[in-house]
Amino acid sequence: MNKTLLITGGAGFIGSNFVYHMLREHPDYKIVCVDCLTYAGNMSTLAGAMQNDHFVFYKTNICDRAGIYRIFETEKPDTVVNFAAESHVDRSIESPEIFLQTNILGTQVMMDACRKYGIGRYHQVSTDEVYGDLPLDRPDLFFTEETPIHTSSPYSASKASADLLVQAYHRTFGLPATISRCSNNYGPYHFPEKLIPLMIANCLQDKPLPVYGEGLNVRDWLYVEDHCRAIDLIIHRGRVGEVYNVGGHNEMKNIDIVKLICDYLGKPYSLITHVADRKGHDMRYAIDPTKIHRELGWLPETKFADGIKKTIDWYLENRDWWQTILSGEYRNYYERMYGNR
Ligand code: NAD
Ligand code: TDX
Repeated sequence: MNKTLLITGGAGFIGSNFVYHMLREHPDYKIVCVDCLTYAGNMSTLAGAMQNDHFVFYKTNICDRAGIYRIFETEKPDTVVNFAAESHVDRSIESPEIFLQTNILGTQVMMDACRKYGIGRYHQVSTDEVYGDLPLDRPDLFFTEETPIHTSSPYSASKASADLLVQAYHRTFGLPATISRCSNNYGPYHFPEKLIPLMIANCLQDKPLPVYGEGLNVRDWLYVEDHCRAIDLIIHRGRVGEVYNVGGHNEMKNIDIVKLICDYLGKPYSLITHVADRKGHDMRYAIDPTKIHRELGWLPETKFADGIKKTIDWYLENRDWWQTILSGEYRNYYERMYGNR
């Protein structure tokens, strides 16, 4: 029997890349995408998928219990991958509430639907941010699946709460669930509020490049397709009840990434502007991916030097995609976030 896979948040950055990955790698599957199209969701991102007979889209909020139950009744998914979330740390500092609603209560609705209608696998897409941060002077330390949860922002606290709920539903109700905790992704369709696409878009408009604080914070960057492959492996071969860390041993300081983007686009470093730091700013994230490598044979395939060029080229070739975003509500966001910083 062919699988029916329900993907939430499929109009966003990683979710859409995962939709395309699954349509390509599993052409016999039916892909059901559920997304309520917040500011971060974009139908133009899914234009290619909408042509595919194996793809169906529902504009529905994951907090809408009746709506989600109706989709389960109609589509009878056997696997659910939950990407839908409010995902931007800075917005969570500005207004935490929607983060708690979508990221925690939305996750609960999705899992209740899985319990009610039966499911082969529920997969929760989580983040390395649930582990808090690591000090810069201890490069020997990495996050493992045993690292205690220790969150910094309302965003990471909401993602950690969802993870705890998933583990509770697995233990108490026997929900066949898995969780992946991935490091920072980059690649096509990344919303231009996040570091890499924001710097590319600003460079291309010769606008200041707002680096928080000194720019010494370290993130462990993973090309989005490598993340999609990891989730594909986990939903097919991962052990139920387990957490899998996903990351690339690709640690970079923010300031070095910004300079690299300037270099590739031939823009001067004088565009770099140091602005007030993010409140509670995590210093360093670094994933130990030993478990997913040993159990599922996963390794990142795209080196940062190649992935960043592919990404910048994508933004050069798809100006319409990000310029449309920049011309809308994003302008107000940018003014609020950076206007007086
Ligand atoms: P994104 O903000 O680009 O996309 C989120 C998508 O979810 C959007 O399409 C949005 O419309 C949709 N959505 C939001 N609230 C919804 C709701 N209530 N109901 C239905 N749809 C809703 O996010 P992303 O960067 O693609 O992240 C996807 C997931 O991966 C998130 O769960 C995030 O926590 C996790 N994650 C992201 C990264 C990263 O580097 N971006 C790293 C690790 C984990
Ligand atoms: O304008 C900026 N200037 C800047 O210096 C922005 C937007 C960011 N930064 C810094 C803050 C961080 O140290 O760059 C780093 C990366 O910032 P973001 O792109 O906002 O990502 P981060 O906060 O690390 O969180 C991301 O990775 C983990 C995703 O947004 C989360 O959804 C994911 O869980």
